[in-house]
Amino acid sequence: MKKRIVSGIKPSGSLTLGNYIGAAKQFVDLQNEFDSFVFVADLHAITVPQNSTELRARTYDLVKLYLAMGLDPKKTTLFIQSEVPAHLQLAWVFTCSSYMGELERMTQYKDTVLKNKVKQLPIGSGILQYPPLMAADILLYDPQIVPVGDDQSQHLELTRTLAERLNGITNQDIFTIPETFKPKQGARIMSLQEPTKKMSKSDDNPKSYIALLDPIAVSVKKIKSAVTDSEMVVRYDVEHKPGISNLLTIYASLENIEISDAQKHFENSTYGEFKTAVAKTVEIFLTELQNKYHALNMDTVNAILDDGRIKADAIASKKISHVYHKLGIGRF
Ligand code: ATP
Ligand code: LTN
Repeated sequence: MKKRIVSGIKPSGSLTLGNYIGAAKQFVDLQNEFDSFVFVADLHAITVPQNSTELRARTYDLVKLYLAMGLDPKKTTLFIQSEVPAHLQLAWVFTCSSYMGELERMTQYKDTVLKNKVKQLPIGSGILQYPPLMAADILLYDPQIVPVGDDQSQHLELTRTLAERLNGITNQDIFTIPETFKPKQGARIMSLQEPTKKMSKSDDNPKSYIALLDPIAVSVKKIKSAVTDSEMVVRYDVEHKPGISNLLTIYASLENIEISDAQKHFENSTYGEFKTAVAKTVEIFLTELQNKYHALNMDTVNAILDDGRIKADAIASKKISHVYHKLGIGRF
């Protein structure tokens, strides 16, 4: 039997090159080898306030992008998290078996608390409950592997802890303990403007990220105005040259080569020549992606999602019944 992977992305903004290189590219690469489940994490998106029209549009956009990137519905079960009710049913079980201290230690939670305090905004309790829902998303499907970017490692660790805890409580191996899978390079693509910060789709400064649906000319401009340094040598050195290292990582990932080979390729280049080459690579990648994206129609997408929902729900509903049974929830 093939091993299984599960992962998802929130439709909380326009998908960036960071989301692609750190996460989605892995989904595409791994689908040939694994039984693959990929979803749109719309219930995670509402942990922060969303506009309903935009959220629905972004949900479709994300599915179309998944398909345009190369997810093949014959190999990958593609679905929307909110259409499979067992995600929320199991999330409650993990909410009850997680500890406040564990949840409050999560970096994503702490960052949101800090940000909202500065902006004098309330802190939604969904942000605290985000990891139990994520644990449910994963453990319902018993995957061996979860491909994610660097910033999700901590949530994955907690997922493993919660799985082990429930297995312990029930004295049975109800859940498979999954491994985190991060790409060898590009697990943390950095902001183009502040290269010591991660590239994020919810960054206030749009120049800091390349959105996959950015007009091509805009993305070329963003690469060309990326922050670098004054050394004038194209060299991979994250500590001293975060901007150049980030561009090298982007180039190597999109060209499917090693960073060391990319560095060799540009050893005699000026920063101007280097940025022009990176921009060209990004341009070629985005042009192909966007052409495929625009060619998809609503009926095709809906048919794929219907099929995905049925397949995911069959596994997830069986699993939640089993978990409830083991926990003594419900009738004899
Ligand atoms: P937000 O900024 O709204 O929190 P995000 O851009 O971090 O969103 P997510 O939906 O949280 O996006 O992440 C989806 C996937 O993309 C996760 O696996 C995450 O680790 C990965 N990812 C996000 N940003 C990056 C990045 N800059 N580099 C590499 N991987 C990333
Ligand atoms: N929290 C993730 C998105 C996500 C996810 C998951 C990733 C929600 N559920 C399950 C992997 C597996 C994020 O990237 N912010």
